[in-house]
Amino acid sequence: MDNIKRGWLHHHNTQIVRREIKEYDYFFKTIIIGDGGVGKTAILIRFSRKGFTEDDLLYPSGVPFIPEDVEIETPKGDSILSKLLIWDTGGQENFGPIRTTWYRAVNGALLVFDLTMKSTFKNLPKWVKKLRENVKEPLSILLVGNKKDLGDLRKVNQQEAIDFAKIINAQYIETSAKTGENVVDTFEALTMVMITYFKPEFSEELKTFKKL
Ligand SMILES: Nc1nc2c(ncn2[C@@H]2O[C@H](COP(=O)(O)OP(=O)(O)O)[C@@H](O)[C@H]2O)c(=O)[nH]1
Ligand SMILES: [Mg+2]
Repeated sequence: MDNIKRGWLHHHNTQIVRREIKEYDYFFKTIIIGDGGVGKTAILIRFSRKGFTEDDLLYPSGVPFIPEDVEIETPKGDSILSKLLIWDTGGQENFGPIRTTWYRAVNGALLVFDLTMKSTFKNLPKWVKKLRENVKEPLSILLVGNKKDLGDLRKVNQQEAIDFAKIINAQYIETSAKTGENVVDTFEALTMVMITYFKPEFSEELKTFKKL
């Protein structure tokens, strides 16, 4: 008993805790918005479980908040660890007022449309308006054209999407939740943009980041 000194125990425990709990550089609240059916839930499920079946999509509001770690390796070799709490806004696909205060503190949004359905692209300004009216924090937006795998059915060309992204000061990326193409990149890109807001010196690195 004598040799178990309080100080030592305390110190020892602290060290164990430090080793087990990840230390995050950033915590970001993020949302996925866009018309119903564009693939918001599919993108999120693909990202969090690295795959999805049609059955998963039947319960889009089952787990509305998904926590995910995103680790960014900078070109200089540094590693930045962020925790994203991602809200799948399924079932709230209208442009009316928002009843939750959660929106206010959102840092980043994936604004998703369906490359094969023009109306989902035409509705984007309404989504942007809804975001800007409700989000109180500085907001990073990544524009996402989903269902890239359905190449033949494409109704929105890349240039018009890029042009719209410029207008809303967002980066643009095309994804397929079905094949997984660019899904991880989408979350990494949004994280990069959010980090850049807090760390302006990061913008040079952002320019060199993969497909952006
Ligand atoms: N071909 C294809 N289908 C997709 C893709 N993403 C989603 N879907 C399908 O589109 C439908 C709507 O997807 P869902 O994630 O529920 O859309 P949400 O309403 O925006 O959440 C589902 O039948 C999905 O399987 C994709 O990238 N490619
Ligand atoms: Mg959904």
